[in-house]
Amino acid sequence: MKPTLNLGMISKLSMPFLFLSAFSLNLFAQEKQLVIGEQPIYKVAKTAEPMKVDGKMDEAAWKNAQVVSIDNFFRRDKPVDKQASTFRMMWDATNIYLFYEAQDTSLTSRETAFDGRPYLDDCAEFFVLPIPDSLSFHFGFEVNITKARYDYVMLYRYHNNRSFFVKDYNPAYQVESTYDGTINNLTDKDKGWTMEFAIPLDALSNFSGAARPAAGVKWAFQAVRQDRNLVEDRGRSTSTLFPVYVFALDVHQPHRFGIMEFAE
Ligand SMILES: [Ca+2]
Ligand SMILES: [Ca+2]
Ligand SMILES: [Ca+2]
Repeated sequence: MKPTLNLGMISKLSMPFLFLSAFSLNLFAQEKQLVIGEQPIYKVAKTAEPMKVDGKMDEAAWKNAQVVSIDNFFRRDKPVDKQASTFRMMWDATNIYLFYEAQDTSLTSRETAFDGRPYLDDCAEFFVLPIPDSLSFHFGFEVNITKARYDYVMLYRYHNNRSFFVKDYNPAYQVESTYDGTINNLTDKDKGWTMEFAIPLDALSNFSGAARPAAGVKWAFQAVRQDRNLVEDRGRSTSTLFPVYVFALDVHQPHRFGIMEFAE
């Protein structure tokens, strides 16, 4: 919830008090823990169908997946960068499956190195913590549309308010993308891209206290879309599934994650 001041109260309050109130409300927004019931719950449908990770929604099972928009824009340099994208997720006994679908008039992807910086390109990101709470840690997966992967364990504000990414976390997972257009070519207008993931549950729930997926089990997560539209990396836009509010703290704030609930 965004901090708001009751306008009826303002005339009765001194300016220093107002300043302090705004300051403490801002701190409240930064430090507040994830609260179950505050964020919408994403219900993760179970698939009985074998999933082919090819960036295409040919599986009938995808029709059962809840469709949500990644439409909380974190940074937007100009209106043209507010491009639509959707997110879907399913699970079975071995994997969770993700599907990103993005409209994009300017496909941009330059990073080719493993564990490099795909987040500076058109990129899908998934942050997950296999408990329904906000710890200062999460698993992260970031893949650009030409499939350069960056995967890590993120330690949020680990030391001196600095976050740390443990890049040596290299789980085996499948990801495929498709795109309609030309990459890194500013002379034409592109249509968009898709990305499909299968992430093994063993890569996520193998730590003490994690709950294996079953009907009713809840985990915390965030889905992010990076949209880069100029090859020299000026204009850019980031959108999140769950609102971040305090933009200066970046998209990794664990207490701004939402909840997924596994359904049978
Ligand atoms: Ca597929
Ligand atoms: Ca890695
Ligand atoms: Ca783009």
